[in-house]
Amino acid sequence: MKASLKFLVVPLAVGALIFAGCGSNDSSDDSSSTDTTTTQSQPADNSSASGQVLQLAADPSGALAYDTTELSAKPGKVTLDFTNESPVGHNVVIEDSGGKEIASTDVITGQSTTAEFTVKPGTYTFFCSIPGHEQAGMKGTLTVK
Ligand SMILES: [Cu+2]
Repeated sequence: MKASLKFLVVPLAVGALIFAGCGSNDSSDDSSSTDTTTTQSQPADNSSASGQVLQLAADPSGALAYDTTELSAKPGKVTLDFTNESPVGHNVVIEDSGGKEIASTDVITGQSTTAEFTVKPGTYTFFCSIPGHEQAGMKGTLTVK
């Protein structure tokens, strides 16, 4: 009889653990609703993370040229990452189709810089505003669609 009592006690103890588990499940339900809130904030993070980075570099040898004359982006926030490893100072100016400047970087040499701006569908131009550079070919088109 004593042995069978022990067998009875064990299921009771397990039952108590299950109840305790249910209790902690209730509190974890609270935290999972917090998780839901966190999940809801993640799309916002993702939308900012989906902010695009456009890479543009000046010719590293010092030629008056960028490494591309064609950039493309989706509508929204854009971060332009401009690198100029050459000893010749350059910058990047972005203008919309109406010729209005929407962004510009510092004039840099031997380093990188960024400019942030927001674009709508359309065609933009980018160029270096150092006198003579755009005319020499430091210009291109940014297509947004
Ligand atoms: Cu330049």
